Amino acid sequence: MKTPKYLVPGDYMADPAVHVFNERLYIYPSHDRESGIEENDNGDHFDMKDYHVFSTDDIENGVITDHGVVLDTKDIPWAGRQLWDCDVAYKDGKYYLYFPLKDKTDIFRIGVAISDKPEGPFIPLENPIKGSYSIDPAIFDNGDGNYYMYFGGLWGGQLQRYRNNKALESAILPEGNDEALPSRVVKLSHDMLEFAEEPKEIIILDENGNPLKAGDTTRRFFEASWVHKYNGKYYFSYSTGDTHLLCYAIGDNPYGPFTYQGVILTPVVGWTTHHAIAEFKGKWYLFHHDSVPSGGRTWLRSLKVVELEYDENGKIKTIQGGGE
Ligand code: FUB
Repeated sequence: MKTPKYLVPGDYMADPAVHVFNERLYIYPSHDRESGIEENDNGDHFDMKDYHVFSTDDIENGVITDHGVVLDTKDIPWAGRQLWDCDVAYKDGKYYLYFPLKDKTDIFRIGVAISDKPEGPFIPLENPIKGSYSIDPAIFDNGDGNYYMYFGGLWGGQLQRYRNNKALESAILPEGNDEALPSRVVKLSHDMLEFAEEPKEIIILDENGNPLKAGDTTRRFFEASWVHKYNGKYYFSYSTGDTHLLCYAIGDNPYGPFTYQGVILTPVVGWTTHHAIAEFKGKWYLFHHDSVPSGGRTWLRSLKVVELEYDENGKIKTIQGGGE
């Protein structure tokens, strides 16, 4: 599949997380909707209320099953507003859906919902994960019994309100030569319901081994963490937010540090860019979104897939997003 394909033409879906369970490919997107809320830097216009799950055993032809609504804010006891990017992990016969949602005080927390099936429906727990904050949880199964959650997002994602996992009195957004605000990683507890440790910072190094600076806006982390493994290396990929790139960095273990490598996807139509990378039936794919079908409305995004290729050194070949 060399040309990108839209996967759900009849609805607006964004922020895909993708996994292969039982030899079938499952997609867990955000479900965009027209809420009428004016666009702002806080992301209030991304006012999503539920999730659908999609699955396929024929991604090449884009044959997709919609499993319907699998979780709704009305069923989440601690819900305030804005159900953003989620992810799902499998362990010991259960599927765990991790989701960011503002609580009743308008603070993003990360919640868990459980199902016996990859396609849900998912039953949410009474409270969010203790010590959780910010957005965009992505779960990496290290294959050794350990599961890691990567999370965080700037601006509307509220990451600038925290340092050392504690809330600040007021937000501080680093600038210029300050070190960039990093994504976080945390090992999950054996029962998958809690953090097993304090979240740690993901450091992205430049070609000289120095942490990326806040002013390096075309390379520094903004949101949309994702981790996959290729040829024994850990690939940490993310969005640069206000410069609209999907980039990646490579490390030797789930905690990093990771060294910056390059751009996976150039800007798409629409402000946000967000993705997942997965291998299925011997090919690698980039799942992402853009706002072409909605005529550029940034809060109404559509799911896309395109094949992702590596060169002989394991470098990802840059894909054109079409939004420049
Ligand atoms: O969908 C809402 C937010 O937009 C996501 O959490 C971000 O990653 C961006 O795609």
